[in-house]
Order: sequence, then C-alpha cells, then structure tokens
Amino acid sequence: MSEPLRVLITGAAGQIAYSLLYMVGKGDVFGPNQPLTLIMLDIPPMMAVMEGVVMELNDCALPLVRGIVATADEDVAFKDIDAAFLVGAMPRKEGMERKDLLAANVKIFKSQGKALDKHAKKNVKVLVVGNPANTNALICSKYAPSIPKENFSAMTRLDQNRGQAQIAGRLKVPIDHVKNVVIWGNHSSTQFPDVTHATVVIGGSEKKVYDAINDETWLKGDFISTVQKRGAAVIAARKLSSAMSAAKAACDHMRDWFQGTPEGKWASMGIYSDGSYGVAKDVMYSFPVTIQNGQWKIVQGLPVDDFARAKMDLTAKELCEERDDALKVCEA
Ligand code: NAX
Repeated sequence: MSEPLRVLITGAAGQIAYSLLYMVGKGDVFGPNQPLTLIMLDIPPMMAVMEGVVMELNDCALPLVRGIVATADEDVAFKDIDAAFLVGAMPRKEGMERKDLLAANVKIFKSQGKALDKHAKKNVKVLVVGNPANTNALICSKYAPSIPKENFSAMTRLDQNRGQAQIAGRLKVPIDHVKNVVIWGNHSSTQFPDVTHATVVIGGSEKKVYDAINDETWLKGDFISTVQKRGAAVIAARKLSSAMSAAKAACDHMRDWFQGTPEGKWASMGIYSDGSYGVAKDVMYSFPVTIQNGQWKIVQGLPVDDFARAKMDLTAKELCEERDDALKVCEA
C-alpha cells in the first residue's frame, strides 16, 4: 500500500461535503487500495458542526481513512495536499445581488489560491465546486502562480450527468449506455449542454443520440433548458440545493482526473481556455476532454454549427464579464 494521499475538502460542515467525505473516504475517487488523510476546512463558527461530522466519519469505520484533520486555518488545511475539493463558498442570501455574491466568493478563492501557492504540492489537482465555480477556479489559479494552470478546474460534471440522465430516461436505457454529452462554458444558466456528438447503445447497437431520439425540437429546446435549470428545480422541490448529486459529480470528476477517462468516453470540465473552438482565452471554460496519466486534453475537431456557435459564444461572454468583475474585486 502506498503512502496516504492528502485530500482537502473545504466547506466540510456543509451539505455537499456531508456526502462527499463518505464517498471519497470509501475509495470512490482514488481507488480501493489508496489510503487517505482527509483534511476538512470550514470557517470558525462551523467548528462544532464539523466536529460532529468527524465523529460520524470515524464511526463509518472506513479502512482507507488513516487520518482526519479538521481545521479553520488555511495554513494547516493546504499543507502538502495532493488533491483539493474546494466546495466551501458563501451562499446567496436574500436580497444579495449576483455581483455581491461574486465579490464575497472571489475573496475566499483569492485567499485559498495564495494558500495553495504557499503550502500545497506543486502537482496538486484542484477542483472548484463552490459557485461561481468557473470564475472562482480562475481566481484561485491566478493567485497560485507556482502551480500549473492545468491543475485547476471547475465542476460541470453535474451538468453532464444531468444531461445523460435526461437522455437515458427518455430512451429508457441504463445511464451508462449514453456517452459524450458535452457541457460547454459556464456552470450557470448560460451553459450549453450539447448532444450533437453523444451516442447511445440501444437494442444492442450504438447510435447517435440525435437519431435515436429523433426529435430536434426537444433536443434543442426542453432538453437544454431542463439541464440548465435543473439546479433551480431541485431547490424548488427539496428546499435545499443539489448535494448528493453534486458530491457524486465531484467524485466522478476527480476520479477521471486521477485515474483517466475510459476509452472512447469524454468528460466535461471547466479548464483554462487555450482558445480552442474559438473560445476566449483566460477564462475557465468547460470543454470535453480525455484524460490519461493525470493530464487532460481537449477533444479537438468537433464540428460546430451556427446553433452551437451562438450558444458557445454567449456563455463565453458571460465568463469574460465575470472574470473582469472578479479581477476588479481582487485588485481593489
Ligand atoms: P452549504 O452552505 O451547505 O455549505 C457550504 C459550507 O462552506 C458551509 O459550511 C460554510 O461555512 C463553508 N464555507 C464558507 N466559507 C468558507 C471558507 N472561506 N472556507 C471554508 N469553508 C467555507 O453549501 P453546499 O450545498 O455544500 O454547496 C457548496 C457550494 O457548491 C455552493 O457555492 C453551491 O452554490 C455550489 N454548487 C456547485 C455546483 C456545481 O455543479 N459546480 C452544484 C452544487 C452546488 O450548488
């Protein structure tokens, strides 16, 4: 057995972390033979709650968990970490404008970027879940210049999973028969869930999702808006935002990053844009990727029609605006 990996989960007293800690601790991300030290960060008022979560984690009796550190100190939390799930963020409060939320969260991710730069291993892999996830990941990376930009990412895997679930449900096939639904852009309502390149195994053979569903109006209409608005629909029903599904998506994202994407399957993740597909540079834009040996590569050469182009540009524009607003907050 190898040395324990040091894995940080922030927002550790929150609802996503409550599912995520268990999934990571039982080996869903780093494999069944990889021991772990779980490091939990939250803010001082949440220390008592976090202690309760630590009690429960201990009581889960997870053989891979060799140590637990629960702290409110970034200098402790980021020390020598191999992987970080940055979940903790300020929730939107009543009466708060979008820009107030952005400002509050940008400050958190600026501070955590600095802590990463100072304390983390240089090959640390960082997944930002806390919203606005793409822009938070960008800010975090900017304040951690000693860590390669490729090591920062934002989560759009929940959107991908939501898209695949919609298709599998409509075609009444198991979820793993659907692959390569792509999420382009921001994890927000401007994201573009794209099934143009997706396939499904149905009746024993692989078909394009477009042909299997044969309903362009739905695919270009309700399908897209259902995925875009799924988070709001869960809040309306549960009176709480997505948590179990967000934790599962974070695990899928990090597992693929560490262990690679299966042959022929793509994952969508928010990554530092190199300008592929004519997307603006210097934003964290969600692209389809394949991953080998811990390195992602954007899937290149997919045809982009006018419909897709317009949607890809709209979400890029929003990311550029978020970036500019966030940088103003950082520099103020
Ligand atoms: P909760 O409010 O349940 O938990 C958030 C936790 O973060 C709280 O315990 C809070 O004290 C902590 N926190 C706040 N500031 C912190 C700081 N500076 N350092 C460490 N911890 C800090 O929210 P939860 O439902 O767990 O959601 C967490 C974040 O995920 C939110 O920003 C949410 O919007 C975002 N989401 C992102 C998704 C994605 O697909 N990218 C989907 C799910 C989710 O909505």
